Amino acid sequence: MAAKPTATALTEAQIVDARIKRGAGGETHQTAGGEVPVLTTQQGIPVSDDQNSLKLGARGPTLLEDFHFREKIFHFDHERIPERVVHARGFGVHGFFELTESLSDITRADIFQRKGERTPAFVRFSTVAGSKGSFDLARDVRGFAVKLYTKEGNWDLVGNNIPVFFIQDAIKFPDVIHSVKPEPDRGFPQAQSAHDNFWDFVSLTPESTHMLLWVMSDRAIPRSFRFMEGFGVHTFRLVNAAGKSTFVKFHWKPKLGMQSVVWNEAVKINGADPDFHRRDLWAAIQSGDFPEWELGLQLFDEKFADQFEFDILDATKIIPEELVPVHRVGRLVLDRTVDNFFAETEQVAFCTQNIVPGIDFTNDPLLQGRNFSYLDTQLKRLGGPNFTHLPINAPKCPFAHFQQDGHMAFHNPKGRVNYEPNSWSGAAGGPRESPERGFTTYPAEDSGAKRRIRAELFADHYSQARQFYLSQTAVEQPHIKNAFVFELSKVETPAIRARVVSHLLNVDEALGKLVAEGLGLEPLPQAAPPARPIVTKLPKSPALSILENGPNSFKGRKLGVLVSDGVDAGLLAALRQAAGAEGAMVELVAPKIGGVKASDGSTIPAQQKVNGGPSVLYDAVALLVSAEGAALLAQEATAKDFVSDAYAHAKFIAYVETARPLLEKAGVAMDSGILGLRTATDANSFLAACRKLRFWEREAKVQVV
Ligand code: HDE
Repeated sequence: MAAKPTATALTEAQIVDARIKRGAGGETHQTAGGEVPVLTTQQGIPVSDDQNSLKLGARGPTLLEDFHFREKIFHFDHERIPERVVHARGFGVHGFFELTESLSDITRADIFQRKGERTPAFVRFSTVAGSKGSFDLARDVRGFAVKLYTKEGNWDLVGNNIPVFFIQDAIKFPDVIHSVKPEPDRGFPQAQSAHDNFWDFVSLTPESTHMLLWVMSDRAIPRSFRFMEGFGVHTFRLVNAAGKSTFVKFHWKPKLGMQSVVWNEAVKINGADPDFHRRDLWAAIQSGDFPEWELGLQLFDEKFADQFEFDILDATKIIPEELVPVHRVGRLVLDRTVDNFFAETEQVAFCTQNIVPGIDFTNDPLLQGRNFSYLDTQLKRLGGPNFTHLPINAPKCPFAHFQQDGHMAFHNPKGRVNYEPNSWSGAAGGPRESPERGFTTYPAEDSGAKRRIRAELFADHYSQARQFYLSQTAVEQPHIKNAFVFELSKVETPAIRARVVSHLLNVDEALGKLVAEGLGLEPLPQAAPPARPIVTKLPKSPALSILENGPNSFKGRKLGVLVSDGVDAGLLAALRQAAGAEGAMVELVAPKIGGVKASDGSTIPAQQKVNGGPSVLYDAVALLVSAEGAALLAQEATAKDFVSDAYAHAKFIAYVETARPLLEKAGVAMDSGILGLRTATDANSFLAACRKLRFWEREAKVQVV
């Protein structure tokens, strides 16, 4: 029997409604701007003057008696809540999950029963290390936290965009996070792993090696939240109605494919637009281009777990997709931005322990620790145990319990009874447990001596790091090498640099040597003694490469068009048409934001002024400037940067003949990634070329150190 609800959440609409209705009793009055509510204090008292505090005479002291002033300042003083200790910088949006295949034979979870059914979802993407106001394109892991408001309670899948983690046991979490955060004596660097403390810790913690390979890869500098994968990381269980358990790893696969920026771009984007990722997601959703992911499951049993080379409880290991395929069972669509950033993105409280009947934990020691941490941290952040009363955190299904009171209790059930068992009959007795419907823990059998210990297979720290590296393409491997060299070049202590290289030599000798060479490190250190023999024969896993899995589409990407007065209106229209047909966005970058006078006499507005719209903000660029425009812009440093950066970042470039002087001034050496633009057919060919996203052949020519 379903328990009868004794309280329900205030809907978001009700809250918003209450906010809009502020004004004395909903009273309105006429102003120059039209009929508006009367401004009141928090107590609802109408305010006559919100410009001047109450004073004794025009030049006298402000009076303590000014309750309006005091309330306003008091409230302002208390506006901030503690930012998240990790994942402080995030961006949340609403959407839904739709099941495309019933999993009723594998799990009793209600969300996985009925094909075609939609479940409301809230997703918050984040970086890990930086504080709330840090920039979006830090080299960092991205959080991918999904709250699913199912009919049997909230299920939080609090994942990342990288399927492994730095550590194996939650007891090391404060250490790894302290090491990456600003150093305590100086308070910097912000949102960066490129400093001594981080590399000191990880080089003394060989279990980090696999994760380091991922974090030094392009996965850690995604082009957009929309173009990255998500992972549940840990092995979980799905449990069916008969009580049978199947192990599962959760994956989110982006419909638009994966894409990353290059490092030099990341550095520049952080200056040009620190909000690059959140702006991208906001703009895509606002324009109706809703990002979508498929939910994929890797399902396996005890038998597989027993014969697998690694421990399925070890969060520093993956199960290659080639070994256990990712089975797609649903889609996640993000289609609504928040109404209020604080109420939703900031106050959303994800908790790994929020699972629903039909889903269960495993003994992964990282997951076990997380199950304590997330609930605990919300108490600090949100100030009391009633954070589930906030609309963003409240279940959207009926709920009923005897937990009561505490700070800011919004849902206060009526009636006498607040305990059970009780002898009140019927509804007066309140909710009761349900052995049939309630959550039951999978009765896994565990035994052993109590010890501070790790399972033996956890000690293989290099084999999968090696597999990851060797699975990358010839373009991606140097990116990893360069990232290690960049980061370690910011490390001041030579012994730390050498210690990192001593691990890399175990991953791949060539990689270790290349990094040593890039650092000017001599002599080459000895390889670190591995705790277990390194498995050198793991097959390549193409699923680990971004470029091997390219979308071959420019859909959802952004073309930046540099224009000047005299721009060929017909050609610009053709380019817009070709981009539109591809599903791409177009922005015009011009000498003035008011726009340009086109060849046909029309004025075309611009979206960016040239010094505010560098080419790092775009996936490909086109130069549609007249001869006079090219002559003008060839003298403008930011216009030359626009072109030379697009070239250096291996972007596809389209140009009209009159733009040649600008290309020359920018030091561009022509190649087949630079395409002439004369006709509508050329515009189509250019957009077709852009499907490759980058002209990688150029990269090695422009990066020589
Ligand atoms: Fe978290 N993590 N974490 N983490 N984590 C938090 O919870 C923690 C780990 C992840 O958008 C905190 O509400 C421990 C792995 C995301 O609000 C905190 C350990 C993965 C988010 C916490 C881990 C994650 C968090 C801080 C080691 C990927 C942001 C604020 C055992 C599977 C959620 C908060 C959001 C946030 C603890 C490791 C993902 C302190 C102790 C592994 C996406 O509770």
